[in-house]
Formats: sequence, structure tokens, C-alpha cells
Amino acid sequence: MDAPQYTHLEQRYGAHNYHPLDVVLKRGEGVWVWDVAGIKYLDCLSAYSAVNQGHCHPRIMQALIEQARTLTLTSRAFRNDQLGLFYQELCALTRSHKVLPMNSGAEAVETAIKAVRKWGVVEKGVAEGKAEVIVCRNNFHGRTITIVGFSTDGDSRKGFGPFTPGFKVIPFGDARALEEAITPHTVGFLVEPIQGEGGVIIPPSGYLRDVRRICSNHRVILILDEIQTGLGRTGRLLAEAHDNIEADLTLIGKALSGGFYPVSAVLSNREVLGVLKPGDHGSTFGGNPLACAVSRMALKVLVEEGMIENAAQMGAYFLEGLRQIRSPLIREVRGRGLLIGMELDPEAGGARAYCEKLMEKRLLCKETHRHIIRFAPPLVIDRDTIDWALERIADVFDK
Ligand code: IF1
Repeated sequence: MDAPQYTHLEQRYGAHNYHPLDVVLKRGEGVWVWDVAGIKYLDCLSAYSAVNQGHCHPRIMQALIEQARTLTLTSRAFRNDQLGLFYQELCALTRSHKVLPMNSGAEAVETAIKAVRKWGVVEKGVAEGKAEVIVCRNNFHGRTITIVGFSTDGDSRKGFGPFTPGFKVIPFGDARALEEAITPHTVGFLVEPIQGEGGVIIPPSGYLRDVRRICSNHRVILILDEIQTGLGRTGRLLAEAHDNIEADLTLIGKALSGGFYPVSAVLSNREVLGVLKPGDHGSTFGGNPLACAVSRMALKVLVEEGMIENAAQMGAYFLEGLRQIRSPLIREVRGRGLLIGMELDPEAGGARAYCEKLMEKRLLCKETHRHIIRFAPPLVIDRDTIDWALERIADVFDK
């Protein structure tokens, strides 16, 4: 079969909830992917930061195969020999107190919302049903009804109401707005350290430090959604490290499994998760031995193979190279580590066309919103490959 035939099957039998680039991929290795015609591309999206360790990392693959041959799923009705080790290693690495393992990022977000609401009732004395969580404009935290209910992106909400109450939206990057929005019912503040889908929006310097102080002063649980920014993407293990703060709850996912398996987790640096009692929460696959074995290795290679440091060094190099591209169509290039956004001037006519031109030059990336191209290659990328990418990106703007 060829690409049009694969595409036809998707169109014929699949819901049309995506508008993907016209490429049908068949193989991945490191930073490279190949389509069904054998054409090789540089992956500059990393499945939205789920493949930080590079495609099909051999050591993670080996861990998957060995565990898949042994024990894949028991449900949490029974214990298994991978879960406690996964907890211990993850807590040691992230200086966390407790972990609650889930599967998708959205499930981790929903879990955190449940936990802080219950913490509010049990520990803060907020009346049942009165708890409020503050979120930011331009947020992206997933696709469930509760989560899209506090999205400010009309397309994510249209037709999906009624929504879950108990959320308040404030501007991103404005610590004063947070302090002013807090009421005695406020139990949590959910925010991304950098808004990824929002367009790689980096808050003003010191914002997260101010947010940390305000949340502590008002006994509001600070929940950092690091599902996209975490696990090395911004050049630190967690993006919060750039501001030298610690969240009360940290959400991770995506690269937690190196792209082999849906694994997410809620990390708590305080007793917040302690309010959950047996039967309060769970999921069929949450904390399964296969997910744990894969994630243990995904974290191991991330650290042992220097991927976090590489993301910092290669990110700085990539950012500098992109900033050297002189074009009236490029309004701004911003980023941290290997999470980079190139904002185009509306005159350019939209970022999608540039992603399509880059695909012709064998570089795969994705627009976010209308005018921003996101560059987020796997953290194992090297300088030569970045030079290869910069040459092609410059070509596309050199008209
Ligand atoms: C899609 C966007 C990115 C996330 C943050 C939670 C989640 C995500 C900060 C939920 C997921 C994914 C979803 C995926 C595309 C991608 C995405 F374009 F949708 F917005 F990365 F920016 N918090 N982001 O980025 O995690 O439930 O998906 O595991 O919906 O196509 P999930």
C-alpha cells in the first residue's frame, strides 16, 4: 500500500478530529522518522514531547519487551513488583513525597483537581461543593469535558457543554491577578510553567516565584502541569527548576514512558495525596507493571544519557540559529531548552503553509494557533542535525 491508500482508510473509517500533515509514517529511530515510501524526515515535534528520548529508544524497548513477556496488567486489586520501585525511583528523582499513577495527561489533570478539591474540604475546611480552582487564559490541559470547560479556546468548547463548575480564569503571567482572584474557597492554582499549545508563551521572569509565594501565603495548592514542559524538555528535569521553586502537585506524562505507552502521574511534595482513601480514585491501567517497567527505564536513560543537559545546550544553539534567520515574516523566536516557538507575522499567511514547505524539505513540525511554528525535536538531537534543520528553515524563509 502507498500513502494515499493509508490516508483513504483513515478518512473512510476514522473520525475527522485531526488535520494532520500529509505524511504517513512507518518507522522511527532517534530523531528520524521514515514514511511509507522510505523518505526520511527530522521529527521536530516529538509527538508533542512524548518522545523526548528519541524514537524507539533501544533500552526502553528492551524493558518493554522483557516486561511484556512477564506480566503486563494485574489491576490495582493486587500489588505488583514494579510499582513500588517506580514510585521510589520517581520520588527520588523529583524529590516528591507521594505519587498517584495514571495513564493519559488529562487523567493526571483530572486526578489533581479531585485531590485538591478533597484536600480543600478535609484540610482547609472549604464547604463541600464550594471548592474553586484558578486556571489561566490560553491554557491547555487536555480534552475532557471538565478540562475543556475551563479552556479559553472557543473551538475546544463549542458544542460540548454543559461544563463543570468551580473554575476561575485569570491572565497568564500576572501574579497580581492570581492574588486578587483568591477567595476563601480557592483550593488550587493549575498552570503550565510555559504555555506550550498556547504558543510557547514564557511568563515574565520571577512569575513562578511570585506564584509560589502567593499560593503558600493563602494556603492554595500550586499545581504545575509539566506534562509537556517536564522531563528535560526545557533543559531542566522539570521547568519549575528554572525558577528554583517546587510545586505542591506536579503533573507529568508523555515522555514519562519515552513514547512507548500512555503513562502519567501526579507527584505530591506535600501530604495532598494523603487525603485520598481506598476507593476514592483509580483506573484499570493506572500503575500497571508494564507501564512502570517502561517508565523506570525511560527515566533512567533520560538521566544517564545526559539528555536533559543536551536539551539545554542544543536548545540554546537551536534558538540562536533560528534568531539569525533574517526575514520580515518572522516576528519572534522564543523558547527554553528544546521547546521553541517561532511566531510569524500575520503577513506570512499562517504557519501551516510553512510547516508544509518544511515537510517538503524533510523536516516535520506543527503549527500551534495560526501563526506559530513549534520546534521540539527529541532531546537526543546533536549540533550537526540542528545545522541541517537550520539550513532548511532558513531556505523556507529566504524568498
Ligand atoms: C492532542 C495540544 C500539545 C498537554 C499539557 C495536559 C495534556 C497535554 C500541557 C493532556 C497534551 C497534547 C494533546 C494532543 C496534542 C498535544 C498538544 F496540541 F493538544 F495542545 F502538546 F500542546 N497538559 N497535549 O500538552 O495530555 O491527555 O493528551 O495525554 O490532543 O492531539 P494527554
